[in-house]
Amino acid sequence: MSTVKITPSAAAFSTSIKHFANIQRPKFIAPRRAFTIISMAPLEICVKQSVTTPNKLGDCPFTQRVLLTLEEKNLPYDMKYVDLRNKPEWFLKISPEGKVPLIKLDEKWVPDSDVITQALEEKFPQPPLTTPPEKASVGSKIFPKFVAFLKSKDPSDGTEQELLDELTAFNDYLKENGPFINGNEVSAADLSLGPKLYHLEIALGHYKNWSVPDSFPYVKSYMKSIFSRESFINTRALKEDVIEGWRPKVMG
Ligand SMILES: N[C@@H](CCC(=O)N[C@@H](CS)C(=O)NCC(=O)O)C(=O)O
Repeated sequence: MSTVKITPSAAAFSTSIKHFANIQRPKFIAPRRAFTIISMAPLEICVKQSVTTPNKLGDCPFTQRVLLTLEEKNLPYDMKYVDLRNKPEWFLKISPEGKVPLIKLDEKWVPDSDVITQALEEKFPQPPLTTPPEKASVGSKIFPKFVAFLKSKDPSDGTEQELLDELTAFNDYLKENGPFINGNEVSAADLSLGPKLYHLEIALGHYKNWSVPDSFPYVKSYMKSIFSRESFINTRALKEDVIEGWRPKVMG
């Protein structure tokens, strides 16, 4: 089993201080909290292993969503790479469904990124990442529309237009409410959507020579800003893995 331990970096530490400073909490809280976090045992998380490069993280957007949550909350974690094409016995024992992400919380293995991110929010509420319920599904139709367009072999079947319609709605939303889904601060909905937009950009660029049109400036700067966060850079899949990951769906 191949594992890699991640501890919050000095940069993550200073980001947390900045965050506390922004919301004008008394300054002494930040060092106290940072000390607590850094001293905890890393959380164990099973992640998809790269299919192109040994000992690298693979291309699962649900796994990246959970890793982003851990990073944004400055929680240390220990990744266990799982080869999903040849699932090892130890993994199938703890994951009857055979899916990643899977995280150990209070001595129990917990599957599903929805359940995991909710549990992390309850157990580690600082910094808060909850998206208000009325905004939680903003942008959520983009992913299924992207997949339909990517798989489509008929340029006139309307799947591109359906994706463009969702991007129009999201661009309008960000113009009024952005720069993030919940306004000025990143929240759980962004951490779910960001990895999916990353897949969209790479897969549509590669397989359809398609990119998000310039007529969506708010979506474009949203993507740029999410993709350049330290948490995102630390947890993103390799471009080659994203391309390989979608190949069977495109060819199928
Ligand atoms: N609803 C799950 C979906 C997780 C999922 O579909 N994971 C994929 C990898 S991205 C997986 O493990 N598939 C099992 C397989 O490929 O055998 C979540 O949000 O965590």
